[in-house]
Amino acid sequence: MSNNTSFSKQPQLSYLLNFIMKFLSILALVAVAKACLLPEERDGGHLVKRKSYWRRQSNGAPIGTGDRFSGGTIVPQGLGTQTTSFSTILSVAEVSSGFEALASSYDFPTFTAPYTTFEGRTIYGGTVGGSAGTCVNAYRAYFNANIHARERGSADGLLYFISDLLYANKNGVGIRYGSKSYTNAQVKTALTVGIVFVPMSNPDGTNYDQTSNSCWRKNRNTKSGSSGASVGVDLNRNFDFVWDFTTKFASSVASSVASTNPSSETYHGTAVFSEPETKAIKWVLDTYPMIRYFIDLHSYTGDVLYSWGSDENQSKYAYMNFLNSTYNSVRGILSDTPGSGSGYGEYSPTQELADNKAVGVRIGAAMSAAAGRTYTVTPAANLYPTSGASDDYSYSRHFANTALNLVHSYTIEFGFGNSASSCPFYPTVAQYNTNLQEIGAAYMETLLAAVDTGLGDAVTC
Ligand SMILES: *[C@@H]1O[C@H](CO)[C@@H](O)[C@H](O)[C@H]1NC(C)=O
Ligand SMILES: CC(=O)N[C@H]1CO[C@H](CO)[C@@H](O)[C@@H]1O
Ligand SMILES: [Zn+2]
Repeated sequence: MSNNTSFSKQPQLSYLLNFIMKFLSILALVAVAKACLLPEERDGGHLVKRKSYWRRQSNGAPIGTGDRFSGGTIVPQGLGTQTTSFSTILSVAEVSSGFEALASSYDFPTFTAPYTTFEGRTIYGGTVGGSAGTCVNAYRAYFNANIHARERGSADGLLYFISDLLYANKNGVGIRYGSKSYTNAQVKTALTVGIVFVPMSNPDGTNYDQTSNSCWRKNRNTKSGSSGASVGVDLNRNFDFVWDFTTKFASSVASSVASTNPSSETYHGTAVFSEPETKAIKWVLDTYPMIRYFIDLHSYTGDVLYSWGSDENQSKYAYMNFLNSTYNSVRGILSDTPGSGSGYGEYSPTQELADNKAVGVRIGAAMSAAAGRTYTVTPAANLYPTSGASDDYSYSRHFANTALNLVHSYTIEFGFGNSASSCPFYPTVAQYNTNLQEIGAAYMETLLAAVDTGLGDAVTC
């Protein structure tokens, strides 16, 4: 401390004021940090390391200003087919512009979901690969990104992967993500799978997050609350899978499964599929009824999660499942033993569960190999139970309605967080580039695994 005159004149008062100021600023910053790091944050994963900060932290890699794709005329190219690295994150407008450039350059079919977001944006996507063209009755893999606004690099990872895949195919080259390389023959094999992709599934929330640096997770619907944290619904708690958690889960776990409080980060909305963004994802699943793989791309914690997220798995008792209300009072308790006393586990047939896991293990291995950071592959419930999530919903569809197709579903939590930022979901420039490589490897491996399970050229039209 400097030895100034006021200090020497009034040592005690100055010291006290200084102490009070410091104490208040710590309180304020701890509050900011807490808003980002929820105890109930599944994406925060293995319970995110809680940290408080003594001073304002950086917001990580900056968001792009302007439009690097120049109104849909400059075609994006990912890290997998060039040696450069990126210094800024794609803005919501750039994701859209890059998508348009890709679609017009490679001439693939695009769609817009028939719902408009609260702020009037659309949710768009495209189909590439396979030989079915626009025929909907062909097996496909569905990649969805950026459902959580603050998970920066999610839309980018998907858009740049599709860019690499199409560039490598057209130019007869392979793809390289860090230490993970794929030949041009593998690129062509991967493209025998029909791919449906939606890079920006929460455009309102993402735009808000990018312009406010507020570590925003939800969408921007003001129906249940119009200011501060009360705005918005957690889209990944709004799907039709044991959504009504106050009824469907044990009371001891209900408060961590989702929330009925609009100010919560995990507020599940006023009804199942109350939000245009979740309606749009359901619409994609309905429109392409042969989707066999679904990946929702989140950050962070270095995990590849497979179903279920509602409770631990079991394959012995088919009647012990999310549709059976007998188990409402015990669902979500992970420490019990299914079949013993009131113990409950979520049912998957043995082979399906093994298949869910096997592809997850392949994805995790590819991500780990890309940059040498170890990804954990585990059932989603092992983090803690959840309700209304996109992965469980997609996988549950064929149980709820046996006329629907089996969808193997995954939540990928890319990256390991930025501990130097007030919002750990904001990667540094270096982390952003490493994350993009791991994401690319994850998608590439999913497609190759899909071919190995019989999806390549599986056209029934
Ligand atoms: C629900 O579980 C109970 C208790 O095990 C069982 O008796 C019942 O048959 C199940 N209901 C259905 C519809 O499977
Ligand atoms: C394939 C799979 O995830 N199996 C798991 C089912 O649940 C038991 C009990 O938690 C685990 O031991 C298995 O690994
Ligand atoms: Zn998330």
